[in-house]
Amino acid sequence: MSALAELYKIPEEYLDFRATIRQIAEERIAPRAAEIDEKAEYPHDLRELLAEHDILALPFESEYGGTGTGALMLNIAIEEISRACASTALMLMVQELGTLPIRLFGSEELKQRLLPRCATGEWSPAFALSEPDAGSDPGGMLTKARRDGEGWVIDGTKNWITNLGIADFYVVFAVTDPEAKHSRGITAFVVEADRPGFSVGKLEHKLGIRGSPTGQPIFDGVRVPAENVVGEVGEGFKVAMTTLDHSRLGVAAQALGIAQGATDYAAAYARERRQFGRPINAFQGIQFKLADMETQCAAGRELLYQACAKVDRGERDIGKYSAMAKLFCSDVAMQVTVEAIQVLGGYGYVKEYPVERMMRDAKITQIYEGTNEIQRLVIARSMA
Ligand code: COS
Repeated sequence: MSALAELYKIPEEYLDFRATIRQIAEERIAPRAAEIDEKAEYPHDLRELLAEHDILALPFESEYGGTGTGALMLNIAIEEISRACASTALMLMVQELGTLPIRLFGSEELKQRLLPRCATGEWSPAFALSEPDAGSDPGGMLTKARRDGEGWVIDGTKNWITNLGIADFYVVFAVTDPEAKHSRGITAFVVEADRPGFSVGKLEHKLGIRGSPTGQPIFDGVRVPAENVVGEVGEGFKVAMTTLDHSRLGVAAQALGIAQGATDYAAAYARERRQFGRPINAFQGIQFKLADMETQCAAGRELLYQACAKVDRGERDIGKYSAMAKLFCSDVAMQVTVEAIQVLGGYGYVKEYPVERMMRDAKITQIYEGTNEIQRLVIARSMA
């Protein structure tokens, strides 16, 4: 086989891994998805399931108790779990998002203290960057941290934070030097959920991903020691941006999984559903929809895997590719889930069938970890 043909072949171990995760997702996760959505309940049982199978260890290097298997395997898992239940996949995604600042920039002491307990699934993190008035422009944040003896005191309110009330610790971004010319004078801190002054504020009622709590963590004079600073003081904006460059791959994988789940469901439905004396997949109007849905998923997967391979090769400049994968896959997820509802007709519009949930879950992938307009900005800047 030519080197190029070899390059474009997914190795057997990845295919086997995909099959294993798919089996767990179909047998154990999919049957719970409708109930999780209906009750808006955090699925503690499925978190235990993911932990038991070492799935929550996928984001981590082996020296910190992780599988050490890299970005592609992690994102295949996110994709397969999202195909069954996007809320459950978010538990794995946030395990990565909330620990990436520590993995990429944290001290050895912070890594040893926090990562192994996240790899086992005992602890779960949160990433607290956005605020009520600072979403696409996190540099405009109001949360502040001031030095207090050897440590720091943090004051502010964050917004849209995944895992609110569940997380054992929050990676919080705060302005430490309001006069700074560069990098916005922001610093990243680890704040454990049991520190005095921390509280759980408003929780949101959401369109989708209802099994994952989202809301406002409040930091009211929270004291943290100097050891809880992640990376260098004043370098927090770069910590956040580099983290998002990596974690956006997870959003792409989640979106792709939702899209593939909707495509597979619509294709199976169209084989069974009969109208005018024939299965509806005998009609070209349906065939063309299914063909476009499948093609969009396949194209998204190529882009995502290409981006994951760059991370696994150790390439540093991955921001453009992760933005492209997130942008493309999330737009595909939205288009494909709307079409899946159309294939099912009236049945697509009711809660007895999963595609309306998939459409509601898909929408956030165009918004969180940077709106798709921000992704276009990141891509365009890389071309300038
Ligand atoms: N990696 C490392 N450093 C980066 C970076 C990246 N991807 N992007 C920017 N930086 C650095 C810059 O080099 C610059 O450093 P200096 O000041 O030392 O020169 C600094 O960060 C500020 O960069 P810039 O001026 O480009 O920042 P902007 O405020 O213009 O923001 C965007 C750039 C729009 C890309 C950024 O604000 C963004 O990603 N917004 C979306 C945020 C988001 O995804 N929110 C969701 C939160 S999680 S649900």
